[in-house]
Amino acid sequence: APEVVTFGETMAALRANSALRLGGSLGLSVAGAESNVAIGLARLGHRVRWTGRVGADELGALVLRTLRAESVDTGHAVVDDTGRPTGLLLTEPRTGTLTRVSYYRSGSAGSAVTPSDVLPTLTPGTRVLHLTGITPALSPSAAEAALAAATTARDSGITVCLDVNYRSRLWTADRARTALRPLLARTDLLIASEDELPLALERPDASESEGVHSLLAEGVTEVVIKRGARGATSFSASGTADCPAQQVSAVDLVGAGDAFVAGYLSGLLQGADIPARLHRAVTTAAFAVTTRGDWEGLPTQAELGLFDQPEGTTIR
Ligand code: KDG
Repeated sequence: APEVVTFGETMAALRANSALRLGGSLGLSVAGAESNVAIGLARLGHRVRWTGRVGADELGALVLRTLRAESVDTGHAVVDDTGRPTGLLLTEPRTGTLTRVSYYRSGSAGSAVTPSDVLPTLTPGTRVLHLTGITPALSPSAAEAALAAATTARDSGITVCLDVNYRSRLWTADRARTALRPLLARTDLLIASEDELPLALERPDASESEGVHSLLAEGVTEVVIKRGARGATSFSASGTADCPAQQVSAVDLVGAGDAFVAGYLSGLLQGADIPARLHRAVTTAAFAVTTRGDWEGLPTQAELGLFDQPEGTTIR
């Protein structure tokens, strides 16, 4: 049985090497915040299930084949037989590490996920349910699925992890806040970047410290704030813990947050204390930002120590 269950929309990803309008060749892979986390956890040796809907098309087959190849359990994934396609995203590098994403996902199979697709996936033995704030942005049924799963998990003693993952191309900040607040009432571990925290708060103008403490008072057990190249901070009843980021040269920031979550949850599942979880999270995030693609560069357990090697090391 899986230790971690997650669901969301995983799409085909087409990656350009230069501005899309110039044409040229594209690389084909898959992307989705929740499946990125699932792959990260599987690489670290955890049993993890991803579910969601894909189209009855070649790109849906690519999504499922890729996840299976990464040892992610896709046994509950649904192939939509009503003609909805697998969603698509295109990424183009613009300047330095700034990447522009275009989505082709409205009306996709992934957006049609329902509560009855996901509730049966929370089988006995599940320790963590991981959700992101992308899913409730996709459709009313996807929002219901996220809320129903969080409610069931919370009632069954499964730790609910929510990554805010705000996508301004999908909805407004106001709509996001309205949808996220009921999810937060069922969340144990909240993960947000500094700029996303206001979306989780009843009073968005509160300071970080006020905001975090109001969440802890509302019943969230732990709030982890990601600060990019400045590391991350955990706030919980046991206090505050800061962890610096690994000092690396980033080439592609997309997927860093998901890698961070995978590292953090891996530490949690292995019983590590909060400083050790944060250290693993900043390390998996460093793998993501120093390699291209959302998940391709994520480490195995044996590779976690590679950043301790001196710069320029060749392993042979
Ligand atoms: O976190 C990376 C994701 O943004 C990417 O994999 C695509 O899920 C995705 C999304 O909705 O943006």
